[in-house]
Amino acid sequence: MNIKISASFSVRFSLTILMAVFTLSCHTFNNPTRSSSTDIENYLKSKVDYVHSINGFYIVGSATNPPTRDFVSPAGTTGKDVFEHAIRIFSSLLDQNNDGMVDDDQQQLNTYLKNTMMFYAGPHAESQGELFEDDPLITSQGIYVITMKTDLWPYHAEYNGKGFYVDKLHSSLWRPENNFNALWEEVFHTITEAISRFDSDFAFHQGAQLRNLMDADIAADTYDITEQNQLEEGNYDRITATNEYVHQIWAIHFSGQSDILNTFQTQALELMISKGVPMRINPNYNTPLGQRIK
Ligand SMILES: [Ca+2]
Repeated sequence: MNIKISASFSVRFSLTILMAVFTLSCHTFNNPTRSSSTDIENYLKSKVDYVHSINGFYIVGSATNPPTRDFVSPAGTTGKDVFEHAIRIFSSLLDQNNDGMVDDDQQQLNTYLKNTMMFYAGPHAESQGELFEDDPLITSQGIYVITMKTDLWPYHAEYNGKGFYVDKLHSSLWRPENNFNALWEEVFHTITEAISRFDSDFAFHQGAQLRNLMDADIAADTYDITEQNQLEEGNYDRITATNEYVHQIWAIHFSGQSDILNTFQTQALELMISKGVPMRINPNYNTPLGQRIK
């Protein structure tokens, strides 16, 4: 059975989720002069409500609670809930064997997260003065902030990455149904964005092995990005699309349905696994790595 979601939800969800990685990969690095970690930490403490560090990789959050309107967050969800959940998901991805320490083969990932990425969970609306991802002091450090926009995107704490049905992956707009938690996706995008910075095969630009697979999938007419590109008025580029493609394939594999992937998608999955991309999130992970700063 192919479970259909309502048209209104579909459109709203598409319009909101498609912005998820709209700015992914758009950063250029201009050999910034790095401030000391103490400076950055003090700045973050002055700027946001919650700060956590996993070996210098900062996860920050807003105490502003997400709205409880349909399809965003259930009533009672707090900004702190989302922030703390983000820490647990990052920790689980870096600690695939659940021993409370970053895995040896994820140390490089942790280093690149520290040096190139930051994660923010909070409202995105500029009117609330909470727009954080374009903060000039942060971006001038060569840090790319990926945001879980809690005022726009669905957050369902109980989502466990399983229990949905998919018959084929044919569109960049596809997402798991049934109370999806966009926090999983944004955290995973942060991970793959960091990996793309140290692995030229697992990269999103034209000619990279991973990108070639998505391009071939599109050329074969078995995967579509035109619908999303129209929704974004021509601004949906293939670099962003590649990172979304990777997440979709990861999510389908995680749900136990990788047999529905086509030949290109299966090769992308095999590449992902061979590159050591963390393939599991433990929904019950409860030993957060790193230190709470604020
Ligand atoms: Ca470990």
